[in-house]
Amino acid sequence: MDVSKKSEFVVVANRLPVDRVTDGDGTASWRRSPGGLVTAIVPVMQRREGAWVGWHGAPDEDLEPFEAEGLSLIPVRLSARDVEHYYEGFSNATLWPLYHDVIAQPVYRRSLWEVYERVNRRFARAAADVAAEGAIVWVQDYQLQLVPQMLRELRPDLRIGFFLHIPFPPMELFQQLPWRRDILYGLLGADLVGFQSRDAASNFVRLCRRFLDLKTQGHEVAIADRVVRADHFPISVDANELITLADDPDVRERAKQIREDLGNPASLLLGVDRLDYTKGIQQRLQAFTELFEDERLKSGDAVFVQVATPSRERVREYRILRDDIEQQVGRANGLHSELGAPIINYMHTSYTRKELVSLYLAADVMVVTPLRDGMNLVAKEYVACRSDLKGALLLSEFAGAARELHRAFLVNPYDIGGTKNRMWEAMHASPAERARRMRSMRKRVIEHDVDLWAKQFLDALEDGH
Ligand code: ADQ
Repeated sequence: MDVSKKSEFVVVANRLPVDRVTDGDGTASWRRSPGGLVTAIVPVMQRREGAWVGWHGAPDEDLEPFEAEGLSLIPVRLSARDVEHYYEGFSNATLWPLYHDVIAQPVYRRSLWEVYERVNRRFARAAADVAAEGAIVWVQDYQLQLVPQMLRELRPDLRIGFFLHIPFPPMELFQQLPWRRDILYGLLGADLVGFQSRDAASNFVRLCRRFLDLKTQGHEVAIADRVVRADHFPISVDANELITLADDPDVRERAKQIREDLGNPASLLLGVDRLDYTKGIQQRLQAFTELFEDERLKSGDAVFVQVATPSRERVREYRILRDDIEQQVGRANGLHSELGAPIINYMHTSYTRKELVSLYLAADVMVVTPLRDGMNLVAKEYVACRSDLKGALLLSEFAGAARELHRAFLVNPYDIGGTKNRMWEAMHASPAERARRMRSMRKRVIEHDVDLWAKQFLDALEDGH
């Protein structure tokens, strides 16, 4: 592959889909990174000879385009100040909390916005440079909402798609944003704006009508001489990859080993998340601990494994959350565990796919209780892996995934009492009931996998000509 060649298909995302790893003798190489976005798109990109524009993860470093994982990668430079203002600031301290129902208070600061705008322009230029005449460019997520319009100004010949991985808030919340019109115009630079849910797509159309005075009809918004389509494309997982991994004898053996290491409890409950306040980790641990307080469970009956990947550790809210969870786990274990057998095993780390699938296979109840989540891939990954039809999924009504996985044990995570009872129910459901629920959920995830998601989005983008 020639990295200086123009590409017919370009993905633009905040991060490149690889992380730099340095081995014992100091040699650096690139490895595919964890996280929702990457997990979803890399398999699709590998099948097309695409270019990926994104930040490589090290501030203040210039890097030439390079190849890794069969992709042509185009690094975008970010200074330490850009990272602080554009990424940690406007993206993760302003937009992230605002778009997730203001679970944390968003920060509105003009200096952050200015850098967000400047960095978006840099990404737009990089994409304009690498895209071939008439190429398809697919811009990803909330960090780059101005790129579609900026790119259209530079390259009107391109076909531009945008996909938002997180929720898009209703009018009453979005209205708070001092730069609400700029963001809407930014997105309208695309030919197709994709969301995880129908609600998000209609929020967007309604906002364009209300704040930009544009004419709308159904899914469509008219702007100048163009029509922009807004629609929903629920993202999914690579079900085949997960099924193959779950079938691997090593993985099965490891799953058994995990259960043994945990003392073969009657029920093993599992949570796997980025350590984020939207994920409802505290609420679920509280519900679990109360089952011990109420003496409905005793040590040996159930063990909770919570794996929390370190995330955004330089944003204040995330540091506070980490401390709070560690204190909560310490207190619960101090009160309810027996020597050598904690009721909660908390791991603040990232796992390999293989180890993750072993955990999914070991778990009797997968606990996914976000307070708000665009989709939540963990729920779908668990379902894809359980071809034995044995596990149960406890799922928040506020996860995008709940619309498709409605045969899960659904909960309102704000209702600790209700969550506790549903958790108990999931732990004690009969094998026949678990199998019925799991079979129906698996059908959905296997039929609607990540390939179909990408195909439906790209077909809609290409069809619009
Ligand atoms: P995230 O908020 O990151 O994604 P999620 O959809 O659950 O949330 O994706 C997390 C991914 O990271 C999963 O593939 C999971 O397996 C992996 N992961 C999590 N913890 C891990 C660990 N400890 N070790 C290794 N891997 C781990 C955002 C949105 C979601 C949306 C996705 C995709 O917030 O709502 O589903 O993008 O669009």
